[in-house]
Amino acid sequence: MQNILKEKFDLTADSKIVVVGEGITGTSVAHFLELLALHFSIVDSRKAPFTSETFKNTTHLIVSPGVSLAEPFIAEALNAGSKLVSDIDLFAAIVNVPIIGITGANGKSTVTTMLGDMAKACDKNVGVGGNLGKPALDLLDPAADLYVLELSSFQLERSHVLNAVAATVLNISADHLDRHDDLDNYAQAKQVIFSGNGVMVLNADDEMVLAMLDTSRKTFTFSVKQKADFYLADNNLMYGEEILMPLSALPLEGKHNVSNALAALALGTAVSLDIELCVKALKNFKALNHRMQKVSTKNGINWVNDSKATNIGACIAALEGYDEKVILIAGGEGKGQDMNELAPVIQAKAKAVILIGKDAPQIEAVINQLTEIVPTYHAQDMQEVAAIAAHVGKSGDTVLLSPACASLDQYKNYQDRGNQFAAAIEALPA
Ligand code: UMA
Ligand code: ADP
Repeated sequence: MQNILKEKFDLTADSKIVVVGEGITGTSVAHFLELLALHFSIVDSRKAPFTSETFKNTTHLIVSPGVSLAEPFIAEALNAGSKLVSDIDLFAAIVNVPIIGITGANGKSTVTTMLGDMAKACDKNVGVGGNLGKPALDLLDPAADLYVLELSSFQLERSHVLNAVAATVLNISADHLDRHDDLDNYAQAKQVIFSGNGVMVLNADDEMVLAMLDTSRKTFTFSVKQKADFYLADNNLMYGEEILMPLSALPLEGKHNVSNALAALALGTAVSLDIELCVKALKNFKALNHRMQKVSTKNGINWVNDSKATNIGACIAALEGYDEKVILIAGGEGKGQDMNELAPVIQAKAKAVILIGKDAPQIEAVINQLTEIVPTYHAQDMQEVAAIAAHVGKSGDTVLLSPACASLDQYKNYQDRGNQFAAAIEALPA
């Protein structure tokens, strides 16, 4: 293993390695380096602010995804010639069973989990993780047959090799533009997932994804709008001319989840999983928490928790999935997104909007420009959200928490936001 690391990254016992960030990624890297008896230090700017001394004479930097590469002391060290290596690079370099890589603005966790379920249904010993939760290096298992990795744009922007046997970019829409300069830069970061010669799985409904097509490579396309390798037609999920399953057998809400299911089937096929067993796994799939999750029917209202909708694309997908107008709860940390993109779907699908969090005024400004009035309300916390929604909503209405924003201005994370929403509904008087 030492030889591989020397050859690929020039990592040796003489290297001066600095691991940046003492979260779960940094800790997984530290364990890995310890195991190989490589020398390193681990630094965390929240414990001790970086100084010019922190990265002096550093040969290799392993920077956690939550830490920006534009952070001045890090940028300086990289400019001075320190090599950037990621936990994903290390993982990919030493693993010799197939890796499947999944990225995209939305749907990563769902597709990663679907594929993990499919592989298990096919009796594979599969490691499932990455951005989903368990850092890649913590998944390492000599008995593994296959790894399925969810990869964020942050993980990809600092990685060089993946050599996945199959990989997908599910979709591209604005997210994390506070860290990536613009959409092209964000798309470029995601494209690293296709490094190597593996099968490319591409969303034929997304122009920016389709532009990544490399005609010299084996490719599967998927679409919910047109014929593709994997597609939706006459309410059936199809592979070529073959009906794989009826749409009604997919236990998930929303067209975007059909797209996710087709992507997972394409990836499974790309690594030769038994397609019938994959279909069976899909039929048994349980929606992940905080993603279009039905939480209650209190007072005759259909309360839906889509707290994981931390960007505009997810919120649009959620609203478009409804035939009728819903009461939307939106707002939080807007991360530099252009809220104007919400205008058409709010006009078409929201009967009222309850605004929360730091960037509520940005969303309100967009709603105030609409030609037909959509009433807005402001709430300080989820108790107030639930009280307003219960007051505005009538029996049969849907109240949807799909904030289009990150949660960190008010909550620990999106799970905390979703849990507080559910608790506030529970506490409402019947
Ligand atoms: N830190 C600094 N300086 C900074 C910022 C952070 O020193 O400027 C330190 C913090 O004090 C903390 C550590 O860095 O000790 C945290 O590192 P991290 O933010 O990279 O988080 P990890 O615990 O390593 O978790 C990361 C991913 N986090 C982020 O990308 C922000 C997790 O994704 C991922 O599950 C985990 O690696 C395993 O791969 C979370 C996430 O929010 C779920 N991802 C974003 C998303 O899904 O939208 C991209
Ligand atoms: P990610 O891991 O990329 O954040 P998730 O599967 O956790 O993706 O879903 C995140 C949010 O995006 C949820 O609100 C979910 O309803 C929505 N979503 C899931 N798949 C898609 C998709 N293909 N297109 C748009 N939105 C989606």
